[in-house]
Amino acid sequence: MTTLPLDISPAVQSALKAGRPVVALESTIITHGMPWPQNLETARAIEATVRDAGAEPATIAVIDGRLCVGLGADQLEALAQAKHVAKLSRADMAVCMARGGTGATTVAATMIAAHLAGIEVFATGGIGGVHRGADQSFDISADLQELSQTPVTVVAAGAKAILDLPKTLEVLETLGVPVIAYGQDTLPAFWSRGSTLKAPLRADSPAEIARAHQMRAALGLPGGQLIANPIPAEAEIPHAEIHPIIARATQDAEAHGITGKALTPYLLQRIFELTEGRSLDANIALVLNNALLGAQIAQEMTLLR
Ligand code: PSU
Ligand code: MN
Repeated sequence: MTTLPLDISPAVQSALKAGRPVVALESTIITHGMPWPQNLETARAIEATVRDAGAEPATIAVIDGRLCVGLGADQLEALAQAKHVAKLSRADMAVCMARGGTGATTVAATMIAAHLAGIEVFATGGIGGVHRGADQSFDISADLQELSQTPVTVVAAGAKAILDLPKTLEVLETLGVPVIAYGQDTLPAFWSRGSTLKAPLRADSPAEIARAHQMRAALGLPGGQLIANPIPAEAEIPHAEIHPIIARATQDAEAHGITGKALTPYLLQRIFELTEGRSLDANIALVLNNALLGAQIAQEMTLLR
């Protein structure tokens, strides 16, 4: 029997042991979601935000075949500068680890690792979903399935507007995943606070979200919750402004034949270029905002135990 090469950092281990709040963080956002050096600055700022809110950050990645939960400063820096790092989801995590490889974890892979380590809350920017044109391409992120089977509450800024949001909501409903908008009735759309879609559920406090997470477990239901936290007002790019840019980026992806795993990183980079960096500023602001809410939810979870 293979034993799992799982390295939980001393800081994360002691927080878990003491029952203090811990927030999981993904690494694909560092390697594939943001350019250097903002990726490293943001990764550090996210960790600092979680710490300032009284919780322990646990950034997750596969390094030299080991599943690392809580990265050291040097590991974080190496990952942020590394080129050609694998983007790992449920399907490819084990193969990468068995080969002794290094890879960044997506939302799906980070949820798996967080659950193995005993972490119930995970904060990130955006999840994967149903891509536009999925009726032809069948491109539906494994993040959605993961939310239906792994009991981690994921805080994101709604689904990214590069996705087909109505279809993403439909799939999540089919899979039995609660999609909970934080503090508003409409579904936030990543760079924009609102959208034309009503969110299926709404919560107005971290305590409410923590109680719902525990109630799911009490019901014996597998899977987690998706918390859709609107981007801070001062950082948002209004829908009318970002919409044509997304359309243009999507066309460019098609014209260049970009599909599969490469699609999300391509679109993010193209939107970054077309907005002259504004999309990145917004992305950073919303991730930090999610890290704060994640820490607050993790705090409430510890009070319920
Ligand atoms: N959204 C972002 N930045 C990201 C991602 C999503 O704004 O970096 C990453 C996350 O790791 C997410 C992944 O899990 O993209 C989804 O990729 P795919 O669509 O290939 O499943
Ligand atoms: Mn995909």
